[in-house]
Amino acid sequence: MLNRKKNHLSRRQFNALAGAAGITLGTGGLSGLARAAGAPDSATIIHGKASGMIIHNAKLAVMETPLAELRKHDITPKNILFNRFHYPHEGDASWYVTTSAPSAEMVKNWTIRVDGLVQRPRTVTIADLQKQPQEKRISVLQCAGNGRAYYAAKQKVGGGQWHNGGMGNVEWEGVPLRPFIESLKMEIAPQAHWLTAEGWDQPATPVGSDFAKSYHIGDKALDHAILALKMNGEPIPAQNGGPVRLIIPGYYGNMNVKMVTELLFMAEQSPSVFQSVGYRMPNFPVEPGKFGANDYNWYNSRPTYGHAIKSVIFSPLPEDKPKAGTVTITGVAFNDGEAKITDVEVSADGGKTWHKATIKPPASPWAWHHFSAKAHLAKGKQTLMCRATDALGRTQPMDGLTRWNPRGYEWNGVDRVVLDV
Ligand SMILES: Nc1nc2c(c(=O)[nH]1)N[C@H]1C(S)=C(S)[C@@H](COP(=O)(O)O)O[C@H]1N2
Ligand SMILES: [Mo]
Repeated sequence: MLNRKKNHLSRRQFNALAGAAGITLGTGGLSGLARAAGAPDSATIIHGKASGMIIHNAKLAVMETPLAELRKHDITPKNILFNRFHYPHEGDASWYVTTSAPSAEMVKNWTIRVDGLVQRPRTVTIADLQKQPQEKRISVLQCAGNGRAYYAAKQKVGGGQWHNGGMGNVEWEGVPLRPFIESLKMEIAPQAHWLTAEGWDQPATPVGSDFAKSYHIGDKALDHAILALKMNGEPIPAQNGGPVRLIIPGYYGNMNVKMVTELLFMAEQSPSVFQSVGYRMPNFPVEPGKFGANDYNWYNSRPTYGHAIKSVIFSPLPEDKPKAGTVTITGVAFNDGEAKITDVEVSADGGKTWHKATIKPPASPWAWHHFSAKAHLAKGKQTLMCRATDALGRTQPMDGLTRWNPRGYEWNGVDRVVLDV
């Protein structure tokens, strides 16, 4: 591993500065959600979060948005956006959950080391980034583990049991990555095939891996990448990666490194477990027990890059208690933004009959696409379904379990909502 020097300030100093910004916990709660007495609530785990989020891991501040809330907004507000971290947010690392925005001092002192196989390594500040032309990207942010809970129908997979709420539709704004790197005139060596981004957060033990992700220099998705300074028109909340986050629109959450402190040009991919073993999909179908969560290597698997095409029903949900008759089924669809989503079909009778939905023109290729279709809903137990297809012919498997994998990533089976009509 490279011996890295973190930002000029120590973690302790950072924390003191973050604390100086003032801490007040708790905002309005989410409707319709009861939580077990004594169980930690989202509003006390992350500053500024609505109460009533679905908690997957209180210690790591991992939480999911209830669909009944997610569906109320086109752009997901920060107070209900899901969150995912990998290290406990105790002590020095608590600033990113106890403040909604990094303090002015932190922003002033934040540096990104741009280094590796380059002639002239550089240190970039937030002020440097602010001077550059800024561009917006509306993109779905989705954890690669979103939908993991559904794999349990074959065999339960370890990790947060996400249903469909580990995602949001977010407006990012920042500096286009490629032109910015070029402007630094660092003279990148020809053997530098990979760009690695690392976040500020660090494992509790020195043997653990930093949160680092690598991208092939030739990856076309990097053409759209930005070093984001704003989320939904405001400085990025600390818990969503402020003051600066690498956004690769259309890529799974883990590829969007929060709190970026390093951009390294390397001959190889980062040896971080988050690149080499975690967040990977096997290159072949696997059966439970035949291929384990630690059996991944560079050759038998690939990183979770672009979103597998997916659609999710937002309405009606069981709590809407729809009546028999004509029903309007709505929801969202998205993919990696590489091809137009041409079709969304819905069914209100468990897949016997399908109806073509109307797709509202999306705000960007990576944004979620709202769809809507009318169908007849009969009395009794009914299963609603939706399935999206894009111009490359990519579609969602009727049986999502065919993509079962030991770490439970990339669920994109046809979505099903079971109703008692
Ligand atoms: N620095 C850093 N970046 C990170 C992570 C992390 O733990 N540390 N988690 C990743 C994962 S797995 C996901 S799903 C998203 C979650 O983003 P959010 O917390 O803003 O919703 O951040 C990604 N970027
Ligand atoms: Mo994730």
